[in-house]
Amino acid sequence: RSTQERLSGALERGEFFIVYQPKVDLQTGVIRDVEALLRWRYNGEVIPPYRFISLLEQSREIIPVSNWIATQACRQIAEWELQGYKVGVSINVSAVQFKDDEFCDMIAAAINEVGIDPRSLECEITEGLLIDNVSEAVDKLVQIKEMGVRISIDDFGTGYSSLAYLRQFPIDTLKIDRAFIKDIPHADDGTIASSIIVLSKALGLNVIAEGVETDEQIEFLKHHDCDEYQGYYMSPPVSPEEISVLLERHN
Ligand code: G
Ligand code: G
Ligand code: NA
Repeated sequence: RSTQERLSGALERGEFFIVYQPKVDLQTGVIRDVEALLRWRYNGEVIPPYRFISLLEQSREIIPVSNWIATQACRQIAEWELQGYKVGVSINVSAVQFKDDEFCDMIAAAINEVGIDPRSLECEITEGLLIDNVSEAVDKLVQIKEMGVRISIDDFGTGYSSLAYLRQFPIDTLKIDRAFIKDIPHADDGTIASSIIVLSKALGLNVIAEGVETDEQIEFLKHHDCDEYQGYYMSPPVSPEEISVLLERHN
């Protein structure tokens, strides 16, 4: 059977689960937020998202799956709060989900059903999503933002968003793509990362570096006044229980 066929009904069968990757404050070392990342357990094997997200988008099954992820993320926020940890959770928003008419209502429903502080939830949007239909994207992001939900631009620097667009969207955070972090402190890559940090500061935005693995990268980012980092240096994406252990250690 094809992957598409095996994927059909995976949500109902409970084959999806979510792992979380910490985002760390570079000055204090505190874990403030985590990113929710989807996994599919099939036949005892864990299948990474690049092998099935686009299939879920093609079948539009990404919509119920994303609704489930949003609700799970809100429940996890509430669970960590019960354990005494205040931590924000970001979810990745796919193009199909973002363009759906119900997008804003579904985010509101997840927040209200669980009863969390909306500021604990963040939507990660890619640049491509924004330039497709600018006025529609502005409308939706303004709605999301008015609820109190935070908004970040994922993989920043790899898309083609003009800098002028950035000011039109109610964005909180830029996430510097791993491609601009991986060769620090060699090559010119540090120049792009530090430029994005300067740009973020000038626009009054938070800035976070993705894919941070080494001491040199940490030093570089601290020196250039980056706000947060995410990457294997702290932890790969892990279970909620493992996040609780990390929160205890880094709070
Ligand atoms: O850590 P990882 O292999 O999980 O993530 C790879 C990519 O898969 C991420 O950059 C992200 O774009 C995508 N991805 C992971 N989880 C989700 C999800 O819940 N929804 C969407 N739309 N994409 C996701
Ligand atoms: O683009 P997005 O942030 O949604 O995707 C996260 C992806 O990057 C996941 O596939 C995750 O496993 C991977 N990732 C996260 N941290 C690191 C890291 O420090 N190094 C590398 N090589 N990959 C990472
Ligand atoms: Na992301």
